Amino acid sequence: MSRKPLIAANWKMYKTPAQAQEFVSAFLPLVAGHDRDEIVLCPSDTSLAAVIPAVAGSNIAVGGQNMHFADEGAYTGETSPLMLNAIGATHILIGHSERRQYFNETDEMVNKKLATALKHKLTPIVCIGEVLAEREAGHTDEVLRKQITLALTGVTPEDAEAIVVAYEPVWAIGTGKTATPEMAAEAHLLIRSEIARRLGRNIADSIRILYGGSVKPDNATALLNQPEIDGALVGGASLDPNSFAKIVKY
Ligand code: G2H
Repeated sequence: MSRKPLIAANWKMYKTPAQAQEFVSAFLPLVAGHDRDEIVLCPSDTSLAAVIPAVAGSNIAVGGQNMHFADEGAYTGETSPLMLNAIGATHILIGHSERRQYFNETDEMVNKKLATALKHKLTPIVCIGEVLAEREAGHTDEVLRKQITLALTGVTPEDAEAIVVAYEPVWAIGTGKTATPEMAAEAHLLIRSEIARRLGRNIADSIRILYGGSVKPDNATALLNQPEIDGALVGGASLDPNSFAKIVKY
């Protein structure tokens, strides 16, 4: 089954609206006409309103980095799916390890956010991955199975087609360490087989599984050439238009 690759930029807490616009101006010509991959930029909430009109009419989509699972409510500091829809965002990162680690986001919250994203037709990019101690203890498979199972609880096969999963080994995030292409592919296979067990082989074969964790122009090709790896979620190397464009055009 052919899956269209997706290359997403996670800018984390970087870039003011002016810097985000500057990125888009430099980046658009570098990837004009490139339609092999779906390209998504995930700026901080304060830059969404600058980036969305700046990419209008191009081959680039825009997503949020986090949202609440409620449609609206008294949740100071949060962003709702309705707000993302209204502004023209089409994708949403869910359960990034930094959200799990620093903001106590649990598998249950990830599951609720996923259901909310699907309800509001936002393409969810659900992040899972093991920490170093889990890998060293030989618990990677168990951790990934548990995270994907809890994330997908209650999701129907019909809804699941829209889901994108990002495998991000936490020990490789922003550290310069990358999983080898073989290690990443092995984890992707395991995640896909768990999805197949829950939702059926056809759905599992249609869901894109991205790799994230220190993806750079010089390692992107080896990672993305693995048949199990359907794209990348890129942090640090997505902040520079030239380096992100090189990854898009691996
Ligand atoms: C992992 C990744 C993007 P980086 O967090 O989600 O960041 O490429 O900097 O490791």
